[in-house]
Amino acid sequence: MQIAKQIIEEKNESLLSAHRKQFEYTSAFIESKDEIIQKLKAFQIGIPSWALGAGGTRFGRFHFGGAPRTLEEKIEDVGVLHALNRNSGSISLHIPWDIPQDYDAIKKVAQQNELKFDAVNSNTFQDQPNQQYSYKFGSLQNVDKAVRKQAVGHNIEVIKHGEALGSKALTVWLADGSCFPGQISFRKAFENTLESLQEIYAALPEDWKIFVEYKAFEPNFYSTTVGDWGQSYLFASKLGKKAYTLVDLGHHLANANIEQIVALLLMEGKLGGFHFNDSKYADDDLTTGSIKPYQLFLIFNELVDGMDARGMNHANDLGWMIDASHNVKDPLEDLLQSVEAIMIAYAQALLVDKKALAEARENSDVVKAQEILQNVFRTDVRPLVAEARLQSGGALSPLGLYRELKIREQLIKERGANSQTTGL
Ligand SMILES: [Mn+2]
Repeated sequence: MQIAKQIIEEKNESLLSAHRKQFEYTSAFIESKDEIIQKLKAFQIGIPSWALGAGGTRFGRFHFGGAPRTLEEKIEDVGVLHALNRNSGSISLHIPWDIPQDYDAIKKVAQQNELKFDAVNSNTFQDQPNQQYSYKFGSLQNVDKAVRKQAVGHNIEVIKHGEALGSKALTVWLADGSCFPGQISFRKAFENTLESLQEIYAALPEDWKIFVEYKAFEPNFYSTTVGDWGQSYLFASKLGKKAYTLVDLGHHLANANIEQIVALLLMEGKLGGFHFNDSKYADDDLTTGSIKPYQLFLIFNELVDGMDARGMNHANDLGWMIDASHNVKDPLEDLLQSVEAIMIAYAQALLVDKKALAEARENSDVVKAQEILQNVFRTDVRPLVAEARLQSGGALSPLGLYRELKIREQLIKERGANSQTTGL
């Protein structure tokens, strides 16, 4: 299903007068409001194909009606999000959960929904039916050369799918590691993984990037071969200029200072991709900004500052993606909430008075530095974000309109109450 632009315009009418007042009030205090709105309009977040179904947990999964049954329907779901908020302009595919059968047909659906293809994701963390070798003891790190070769081959196949669709990056997240002390040689696991990644790197098209995603633990609980940003940075550095680290907000040990990690990776030119989500304990895959909104803002503050220092384009020079899972919410509503939280944090980061902050730091004025950041964080920038959406043809209230148009009910009518999603 697609939402007609005209319907969005009509529905915005009733909210317009209140929005104008709120926007006028907020923007009166912001000198560079036009510049900020242009940046907000340009900012696009990739929606992962796996977040459109019921994610569930290791304890089970609760189905919901109207779930997308095919890759085409997943793309259409992202199209609904993008029509409503105009900031969800791409989809990130997962192979083999979303193997495109007909590239032209898939590209046409994406085009109709004004979507691009973001990074493609490989999967060597589970065995597929009819797979020759098992990944039980790792994939790229495996002691058996034949297993490694199979995993490398899979990644190269993923690149080929991505190339056919117009993707420009491959994200590699490995579950490789060990569950018990003594199980593997850390050094050998690193060396095998590096050699395997080098073979994948050699198959990358000229204008592609490879993102090496790290994660502290789970499914392995004693060691993870790409366990933190240092290990990812080592691989990315050894691989070459097309290799970057990908930061997933949920993949750190508790209370890690992610904003500092982001700052240093950017400084070194090695931050390539980003996975947004939120968490209370570990890799909880909760709605972005639902638990730690201040941390999200602080991370964005470093992202904006670090990218500006290198003259990078906020909208295009990093791969911005959501990586989340849904157990109790309608995934589309959740994704609207996540994108909104990301846009709010980004808008706030754009408001930081960098000159004043630099001065406060030079004077070691700790109180002033804290005030500058907290004042921005406590500013309600929602009217700015809404204005950017309005100017782009989106809905003033994406979630409100989603409910008003009864989109889920329409999807259930179209796809059935027991439709099944491909994937996990
Ligand atoms: Mn991730």
